[in-house]
Amino acid sequence: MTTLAPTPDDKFTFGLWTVGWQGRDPFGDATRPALDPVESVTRLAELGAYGVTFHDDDLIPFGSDDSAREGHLKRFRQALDTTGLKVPMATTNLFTHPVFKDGAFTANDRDVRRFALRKTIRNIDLAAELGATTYVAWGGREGSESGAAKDVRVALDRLKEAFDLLGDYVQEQGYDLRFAIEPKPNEPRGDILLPTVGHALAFINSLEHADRVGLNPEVGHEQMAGLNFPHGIAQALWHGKLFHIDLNGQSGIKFDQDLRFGAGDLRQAFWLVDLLESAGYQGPRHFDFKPPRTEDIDGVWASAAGNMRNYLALKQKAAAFRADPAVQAALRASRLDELARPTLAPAETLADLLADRSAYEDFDADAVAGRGMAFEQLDQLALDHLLGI
Ligand code: XLS
Ligand code: MN
Ligand code: MN
Repeated sequence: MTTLAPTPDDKFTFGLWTVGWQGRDPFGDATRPALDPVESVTRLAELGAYGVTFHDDDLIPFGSDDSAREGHLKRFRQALDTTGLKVPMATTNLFTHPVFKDGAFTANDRDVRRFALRKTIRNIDLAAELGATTYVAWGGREGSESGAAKDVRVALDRLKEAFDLLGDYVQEQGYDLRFAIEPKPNEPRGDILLPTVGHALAFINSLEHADRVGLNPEVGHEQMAGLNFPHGIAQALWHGKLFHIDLNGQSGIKFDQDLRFGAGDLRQAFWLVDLLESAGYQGPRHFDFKPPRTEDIDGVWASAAGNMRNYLALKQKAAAFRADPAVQAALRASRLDELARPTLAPAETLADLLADRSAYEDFDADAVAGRGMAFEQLDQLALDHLLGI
């Protein structure tokens, strides 16, 4: 077995808010002290990560004056220089401060919307300066708990207005920066706008700068809605919209668990890695997880390392699965090669199809229905590889 030790070439990145999570949840106080971003950068570099990402407030506490802001940034820049860690992505915290209790870009209160745009633009400038090429937008508070409280059609007008303005700004500044919308069905709002990959893909089509806007899907968020994450990612890739990805683990339809990657639904994790690697996804492998609040600081770094180890292990398993001659034969038995063939032959027309008696009049549906698909044999081979049998 080759090494499972990550290197920067693996493009593993972590949010400062992930390892920095203090374990505060709706029922309990923090279980760990605050983590200095400089320590996070140093430790993540030692573990073999490629980069770090941040919300504005992860780096510069909300309300900091200009000189405090400069102090935080100076120390962070120094840590990046020393370690060589990159900042491929940044995002805005539009959810923690009580001012965002009814949302940011879609808050009913117009003053809040104007403040949210200014806060975002300020951090976009910093993101561009640090070399980020992706700007994530997770609308955690854009939603409602009750029916009449939010006119969803009008709120979507405001959301479009925000993305159109932010796109104008990035274009005017000449930044090499694209937006990645992160869908989530609920939590913290009862219902969040753009709840799934599919909703967000449709919304992007209506934007003025649609080319500049794609997705940052998160494993657990789709699974909270009972959806198949690899299927959602495959469709995002098909649309050319997989700009970024949040990797983590989730066990079914419940609260947002943010387990380390590989925990939770291991089979979906396997198919996800198989997909990302075989599709040639070039972006960062970004972990948005939370080391459980049971862990002390050693447990935090063990949990962080586990994400990368599990990704690399699954990458090896997926490559071995694809290279196995028995799997290739099973794929043919399941007619995957046939799925790749267009339904009409080259140069065949719709008129030809309508004239083809074998396609309909003489088609023996019962005989064709009797052909087995051999999917179970194929899936057992996958499980054998995953289990190392
Ligand atoms: C929360 C989201 C959040 C985004 C960034 O559920 O995952 O962490 O990734 O704001
Ligand atoms: Mn999550
Ligand atoms: Mn996320």
